[in-house]
Amino acid sequence: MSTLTVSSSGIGIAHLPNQKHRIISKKGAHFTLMVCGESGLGKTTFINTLFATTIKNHKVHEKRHEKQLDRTVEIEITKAELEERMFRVKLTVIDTPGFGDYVNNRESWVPIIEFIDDQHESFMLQEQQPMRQGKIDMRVHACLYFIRPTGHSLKPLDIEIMKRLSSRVNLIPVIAKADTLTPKDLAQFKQNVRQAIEANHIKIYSCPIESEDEETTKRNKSIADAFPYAIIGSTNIVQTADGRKVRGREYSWGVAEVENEEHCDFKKLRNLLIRTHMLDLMTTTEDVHYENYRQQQMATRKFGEPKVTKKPENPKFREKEEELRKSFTAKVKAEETRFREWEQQLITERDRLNKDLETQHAQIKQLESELDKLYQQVGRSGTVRR
Ligand SMILES: Nc1nc2c(ncn2[C@@H]2O[C@H](COP(=O)(O)OP(=O)(O)OP(=O)(O)O)[C@@H](O)[C@H]2O)c(=O)[nH]1
Ligand SMILES: [Mg+2]
Repeated sequence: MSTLTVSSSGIGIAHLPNQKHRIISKKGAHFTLMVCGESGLGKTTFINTLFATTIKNHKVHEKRHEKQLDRTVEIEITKAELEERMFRVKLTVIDTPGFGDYVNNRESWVPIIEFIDDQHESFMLQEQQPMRQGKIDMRVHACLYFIRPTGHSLKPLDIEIMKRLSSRVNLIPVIAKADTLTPKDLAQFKQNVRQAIEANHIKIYSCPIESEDEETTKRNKSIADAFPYAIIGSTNIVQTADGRKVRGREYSWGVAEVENEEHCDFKKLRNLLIRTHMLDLMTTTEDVHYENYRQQQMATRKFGEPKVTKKPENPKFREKEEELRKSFTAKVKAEETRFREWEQQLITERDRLNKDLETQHAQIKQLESELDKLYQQVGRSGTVRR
C-alpha cells in the first residue's frame, strides 16, 4: 500500500480555506447582517453609516440606501452590492424595531427570533426540494446586539435576549453611542459587559485569531480584544479642529469621529464584518447554527413535514388585543346598563298599568255591586224593564 505524499508546492489540505475563499469570490457571496436592541440606540443610524462608509462613490449610492431616521416599526430589509478587490458581496442588512418600549417587555424580541428561525426553516425546505438551484438564502450571518451605554452593566432583559440569540446566530454585542461615555467609563463598561456575558454563559461570536501570517494574527487579536465593540454612528461629514473633514458627531468640545480608532471601534467592527471575518461568519452560520436548527427540527419532524409552530404572541398585537378587549368590555357594560334601565322602565310601566288595571277592576266591581243593589231594589218594588 502506498501513501500519497503531497509535495511542498502541491495542493494540500492546508489550502482548503483559501480554495473556499476563491470559490466564493468567483461566485460572489451573500452576506446578511442583522441589528437589534432597545429602541433609540442608533441601529438605523449605524446601517446608514455602514453603507456610507462601505459603498464607494457613495454620492450616488448613499441616498439610495439611506433610511429614514424615524422609529423603526417593522423588520426592514436593505440590500447593497459591495465590491472589494475583485470580491463581490451582496450585502443584506436587516433593521429591526427596537424593543423595550412596552410596560411588559418580556417577549418583545419574539419577532426577531422568529425571523432568524424562519430563514433557517425556509432554507431547509428549499434544500429538501428536488431542484436546489437558485435558493433564496437570507440566513442571518451576524447579529449585532446594541447595548445601552449606561456605564453599569447588562440589564436582565439584555441577558435574556442575548441568550436566546446566541443559540441561533453569530452574536456580536456592541456598545451603542460610545461618544456618550468618557474613555475611562467606556473601558470599565466594556469590562463589566464582558464579565456579565461570561457569568451568564452567553456564547458570543469569537473570531479565529491564529493565522499563518503573523501580521494577520496580530490584526485578528486586536479585533478580538476590542469586544464588545464601541460604536459611534453618523452620516454627517463634520470638520475637526485640525481641519480634517470626517464622518462624526459634532460637540462643543470637538468631534467624535466614526472612523477614528481612538474614539470608537467602528473600523474594527466593519473590518470584522466586511473584510476579515465575513467568510468565517458565513461558514459558522452554515456549520454550527443552521446545522443545529436542522438537527433540532429533524429530531421532531419527519422529512418534508411542515413545522408545527405554536406562535408566541407578538407584544404589539397583545397590547392591541388588550385595548380591543377593554373597549369591548366597556361597550358591553354600557349596553348592559342601558338594557337594565330600559328593563327598569318596563317594570315601572308594567306596575303602573297593573295598578291602573286593579283600580279599574275595583271600579267595575263597585259598579257591579251597585247594579246588583239596584236590581234588588227594583225586584222588591215591582216590575222593571231591563
Ligand atoms: N450620541 C449619539 N447619538 C446617536 C448615535 N447614533 C444614533 N444617534 C442618535 O440617536 C437617535 C436614534 O437613532 P436611530 O438610529 O433612529 O435609533 P434606532 O436604534 O434605529 O431606534 P428604533 O428604530 O426606535 O429602534 C437619533 O437622533 C440619532 O441621531 C451615536 O453613535 N451617538
Ligand atoms: Mg431604527
